[in-house]
Amino acid sequence: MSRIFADYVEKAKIILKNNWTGASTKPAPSLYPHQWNWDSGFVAIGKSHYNTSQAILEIERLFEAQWANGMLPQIVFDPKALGHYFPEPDFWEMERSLHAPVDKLTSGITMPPVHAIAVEEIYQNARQQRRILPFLKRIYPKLIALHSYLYEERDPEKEGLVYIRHPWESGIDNSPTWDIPLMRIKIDKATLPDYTRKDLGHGVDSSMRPSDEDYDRYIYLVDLFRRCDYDEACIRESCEFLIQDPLFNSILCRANESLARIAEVIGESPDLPQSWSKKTSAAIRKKLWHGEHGIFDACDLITGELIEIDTAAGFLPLFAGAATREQAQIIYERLNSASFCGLHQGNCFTIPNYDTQKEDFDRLNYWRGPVWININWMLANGLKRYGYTLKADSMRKDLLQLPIRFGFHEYFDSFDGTGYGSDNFSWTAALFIDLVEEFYESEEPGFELKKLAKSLVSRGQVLNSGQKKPEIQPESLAAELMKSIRSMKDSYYDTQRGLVDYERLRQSPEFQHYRILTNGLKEFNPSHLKSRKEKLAFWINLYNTIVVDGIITLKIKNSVKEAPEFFKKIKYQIGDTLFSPDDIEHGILRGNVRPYFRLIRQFGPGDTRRAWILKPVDPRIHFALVCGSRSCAPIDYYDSERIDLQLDKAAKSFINSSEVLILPEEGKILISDIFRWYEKDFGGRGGILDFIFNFLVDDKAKEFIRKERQKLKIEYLHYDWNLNR
Ligand code: 2M8
Repeated sequence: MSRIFADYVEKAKIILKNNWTGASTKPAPSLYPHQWNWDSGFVAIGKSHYNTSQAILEIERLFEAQWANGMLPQIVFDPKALGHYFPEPDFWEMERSLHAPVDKLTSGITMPPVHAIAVEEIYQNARQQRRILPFLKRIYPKLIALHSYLYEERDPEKEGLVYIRHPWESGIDNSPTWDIPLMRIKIDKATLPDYTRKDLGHGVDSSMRPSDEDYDRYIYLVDLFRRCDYDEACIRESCEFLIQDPLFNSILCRANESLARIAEVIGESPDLPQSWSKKTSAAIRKKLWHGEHGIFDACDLITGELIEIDTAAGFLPLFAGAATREQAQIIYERLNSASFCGLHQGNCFTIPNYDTQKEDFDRLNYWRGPVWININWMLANGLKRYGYTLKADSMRKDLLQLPIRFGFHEYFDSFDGTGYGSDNFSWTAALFIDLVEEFYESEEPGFELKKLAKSLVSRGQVLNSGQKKPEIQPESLAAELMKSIRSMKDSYYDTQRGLVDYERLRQSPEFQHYRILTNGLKEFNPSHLKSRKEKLAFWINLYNTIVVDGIITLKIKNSVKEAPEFFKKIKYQIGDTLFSPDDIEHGILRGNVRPYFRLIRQFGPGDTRRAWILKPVDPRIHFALVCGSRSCAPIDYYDSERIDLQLDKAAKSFINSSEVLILPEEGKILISDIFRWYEKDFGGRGGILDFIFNFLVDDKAKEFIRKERQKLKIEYLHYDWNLNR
């Protein structure tokens, strides 16, 4: 793990340690003094990286309170902490239920079933996976019982969609989606049991919490459940709040995938969870899709209609892989708009829980506007699943910077980042740890693959050594090559998502044609390139495509690191000389400087390639040269006519991504290693700061750099070499 985040990770661990009660973790020091259902799932995910046994205990303690019918309660009360929360066991009266455990104190509702996902993470992140198997075997039947309960008791029509029967079951308690169904419930104060809220105070402003009208209805529903003795059929008949929620169902669907994989690990059949997953995923995309709004909405089972209120919950089917590609694209447009804080918008943190353009959007109020770390953690994973890596990365940037800058709060202001709700919040701390781990996770290529790649490139490999020549004049070659790169880009590069479809490209006629054209480079003379813009576009495009060509030719799976000295060893012959990506970058585009880590200049004295050196250096090239890794530029085609604008765009993208974290409260900025390696190209420290300043979109961040430029500390973020597949 990077040293850079080490102090913050330490802070996060201390929060989790202080909230640890001896066998489980409370969500927050005073506001939530017991064990909460999905909070424990998120906590276990964070702890899986450094304390496997506590992560296991967290989950096992929760499941010890599982009801006999499989329901996993929303709260497991700590007998020693009673008296500070409402409602507690004296109000829930769970002893009325035939299913409630006799030796545990619980509430009588459930929450989104994230637990199989957490269990899979515990297994994946364990140093000795073999030692986790007994836990997997113990917990598996309990997870199956939980999911079976949901499908048996909460899906009466066997649609594959389960309903929630209380807003607290959704985890997003006072989401605007619940307003209509909740307010439909007419409250008769005379028959509503007496109660006193205990959630106000604890240093939290009451305007940020659910209203009294909401609470009346929460309590009315609890009273109804206990009057039914927690019998599901009775509740179903009398409850006016029965809702198929996209968030709950997406989590269930995603958890089924984990459950199926856990089954395989312990030698059980994955058929049941797989069939659940398939059914729920199909039902989500059919029944919960609101075509006109371009988002998934909850379905109110009392009216049979979709509730036309769009919140971040409507994006969660991405997490489950339940949306079709077309739906995902439509959702993406919505998610990435001003409504939910678009990419590089600059004045907001992505993504708020509710549409910022709606009149009732409330930036301070709980689930009616602020940014929540758990929802965004799931959404960033969902976006990555569909390949929207740029957006996923910008979310990760916010998920990392919000706790660092504003504290490990329960939720955050989507515009200025202020932390609200309880401080020292467990899932914020836990998921922060997971995000930092993910940020630096590097895939070690397999031994065999390494050996193969090494033998291929040990002497350098000329990629354009084929005999078949293109039937064109050498002076038209540059234009033809650029045309060919452009056609590959149109069909196989996803510039919005910054990805290349290497498998399809490898077999495509466009790639075969490109390879033939590269053979013609042997007769090409770069003096055919006239203007600076033409030269810049030619060399950048050639650099980017030799990298793609190299990845395809060397059959690279995960990272260019699989082929030692990749950027030095793959080459194109141009005229009589050879050019590697390093030659193009350090020799031509960087004005023949000494590359970082090397003692001599790229082209020595007398090297004929010196004739093509481009000066002065344009530092924006560093955001246009694609190196097949996450931290590098998203791949694009550069056009000599528009190259200035395109280079600006590339630089802007990078400067506003997670590669540049501005932390005014800490008096420092964390920036990509690229700036350290190429400091000279930017004109030293001052030049780097000017460059960042010019491309930043966030006014407050700019102001910080302007004011503090002498004093601010610069730290460098590690580079990620994983492939932009
Ligand atoms: C909040 O909900 C509880 C009731 O469950 C409350 O407001 O008293 C929600 O944010 C929920 O998602 C969370 O699990 C719980 C504890 O963090 O607090």
